[in-house]
Amino acid sequence: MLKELDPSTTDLKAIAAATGSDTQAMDAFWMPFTANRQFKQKPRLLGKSAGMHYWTPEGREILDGVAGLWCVNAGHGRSKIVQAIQQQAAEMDFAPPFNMGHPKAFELAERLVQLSPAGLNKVFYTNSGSESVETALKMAIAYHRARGEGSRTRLIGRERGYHGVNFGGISVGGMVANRKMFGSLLTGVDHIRHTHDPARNAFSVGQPEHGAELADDLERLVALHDASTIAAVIVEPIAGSTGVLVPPKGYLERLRAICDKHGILLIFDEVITGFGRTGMPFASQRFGVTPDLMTTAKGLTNGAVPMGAVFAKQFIYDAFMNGPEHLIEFFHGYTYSAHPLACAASLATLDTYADEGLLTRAAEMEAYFAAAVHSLKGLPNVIDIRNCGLVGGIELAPIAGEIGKRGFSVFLDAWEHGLLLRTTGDTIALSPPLIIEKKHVDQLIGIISDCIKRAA
Ligand code: PXG
Repeated sequence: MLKELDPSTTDLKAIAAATGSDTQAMDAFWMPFTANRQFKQKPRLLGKSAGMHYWTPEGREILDGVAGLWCVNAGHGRSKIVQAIQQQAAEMDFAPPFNMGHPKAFELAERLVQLSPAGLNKVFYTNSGSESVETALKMAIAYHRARGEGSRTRLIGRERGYHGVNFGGISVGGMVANRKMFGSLLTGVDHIRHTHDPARNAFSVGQPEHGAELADDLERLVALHDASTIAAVIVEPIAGSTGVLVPPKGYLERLRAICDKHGILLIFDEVITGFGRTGMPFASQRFGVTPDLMTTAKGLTNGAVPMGAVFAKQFIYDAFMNGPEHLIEFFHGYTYSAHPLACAASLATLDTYADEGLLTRAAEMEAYFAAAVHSLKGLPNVIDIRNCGLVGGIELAPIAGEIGKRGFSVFLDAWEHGLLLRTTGDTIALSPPLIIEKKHVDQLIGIISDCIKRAA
């Protein structure tokens, strides 16, 4: 029905009639990370999902190029997950997580540590990636204090990092738009430089060759602040939200070594890279570098129920387990930590991943996907292409003086042509469900190719 509208119309009543939505009903919802006025002038509504696709309320099919928002790794509407949620809602809706437990919370943690990188054998539940990040940062600071090194309070992030939207996360994060409006943030935070280096690494297939030495920037901060003030370093193994930045060969290894040398905890934020995205259950395993703490969310429940989890090494947990046994060891947690619906959804998600080999499927698809994404080289304004597992980034040259406009126009054009993708600035980000078939890859790349040409 949208097609019957003049695309340039700003007549809200006409749009409402065409989309079947009531514009007054759209006024109240202040949408997150959305250009609200643009959206409400020309809404993009989703009504249904299954497998690799969404459908709009009027029935237009949309190929999902981003697994919802990097989370629906097993594809949409998976029956085991749907049934598990339905059954759990009927059986027990809620269980208080403080001083009480329910069996699925323990079962899930056991299942998760079987998948996790070596030694990350404790699981703390949250409800989102942002909460996982806050939890891990607090664990890091409290860990040092618990073992008598209370001076280690400083948190180190990285430029171009994204760690959710809460105060800790935006403080260690490195995206100016997410930080500049919100005051002084956390004190005692610093940043190492980012790894994006198109001059040396443009169009790298997989991990770029150059840039391992960028990890040495941590030594600069140690020299400036002294290691005795630094609690932890947090990085995404692959930066997602700032445009798919794959770590240079040797970089994560070097960061790990510097952390070890100085007694600094290493936190990997695997909210995007976790649960099969890079061809292994976690990017840590793919890159062969194990952090001390690992934050996750998204693919943990296939996006079906909000849930996050922080994985910690035994020695971190042990540092808290002293003092009188009747006292709480870690004053932190959420009403909805280990929510029964989320635990049920996650158990069924892990079953679905296991049944279909999805946590390693990205490795099987990687070569085909990489060739397809890199085939866009040479199209107008394509200045870099990056990939790893089933993640792709296609960077377009910005329109002079209007950063992000070309990217957003590709996003809108793709939507009109039946493809959901993400753009961040002028970079197109792809992270399709891990069930993707070659024919979907071809379709996806075909649509993007046409959109890039039209955006020239
Ligand atoms: N850490 C990382 C690495 C993330 O990518 C979060 C934390 C926060 O998760 P929650 O569940 O609080 O949103 C994220 C979230 C995008 C995009 O397309 C990515 C995210 C969220 C919104 C958009 O770049 N990742």
